[in-house]
Amino acid sequence: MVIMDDGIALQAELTLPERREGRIPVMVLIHGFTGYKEERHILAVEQAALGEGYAVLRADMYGHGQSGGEFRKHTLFKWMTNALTLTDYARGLDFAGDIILCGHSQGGLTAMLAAGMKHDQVSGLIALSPAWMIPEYARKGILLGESFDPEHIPDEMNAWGGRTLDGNYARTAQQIRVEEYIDRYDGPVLVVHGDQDEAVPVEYGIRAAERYRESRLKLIEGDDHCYGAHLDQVTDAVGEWLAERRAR
Ligand code: FER
Repeated sequence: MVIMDDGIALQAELTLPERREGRIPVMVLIHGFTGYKEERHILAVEQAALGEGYAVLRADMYGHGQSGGEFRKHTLFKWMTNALTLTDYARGLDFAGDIILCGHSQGGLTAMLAAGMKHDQVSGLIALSPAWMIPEYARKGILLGESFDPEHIPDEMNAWGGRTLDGNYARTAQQIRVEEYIDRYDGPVLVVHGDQDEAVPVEYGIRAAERYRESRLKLIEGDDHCYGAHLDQVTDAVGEWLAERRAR
């Protein structure tokens, strides 16, 4: 399915649980930087949500997967508006009950930002290894393992896998004060983070869980950024948390 966002075609998949009666909760599921909606950990989290009776809307974000836009032109601002559009699409489904936002890494950051903006429309937030150091790092001038002058950002930066990223990515990221978005959202939060994460320091997961008013932190011992070791522990934590939300 295609969801249009201001002229950009976002490729999305809506999957429904086997059994459904009346309104059901809908999870919006967002991949990370250079990721896409069929990644192993994204599909695993989708299965966990379906198993608890949630519908899942997962999408390729701007400049990623099969969606429109160029990778090098993507920014957190564009992902933020994508997330608002996806959330509104989910809210508009005739069977939609509660809306839950879930994202991994840069998608986890995006879900955190969207939850802050839509705190009155979102009933739950799952931040998987949330990359909320990105704005801080952009202000310090260290992104993607390379340093730059944060007051004179280069027009182009090297991203992973021979990709390039427009300097406006860093310029816009510098403007985002994640704490303000965290503080605007007072609903329930699950943070999941591998303690051997090589891309996003586990301290960010810990700090996010500390700052949110109603949160649970699930640290995955010995696991990396994409849960190569213990994906089952991630899906167990997500499924359990979602089941508790439904039971309320
Ligand atoms: C970075 C480290 C991690 C960065 C982005 C990420 C743009 C995002 C990782 C992900 O979404 O998986 O320095 O800079």
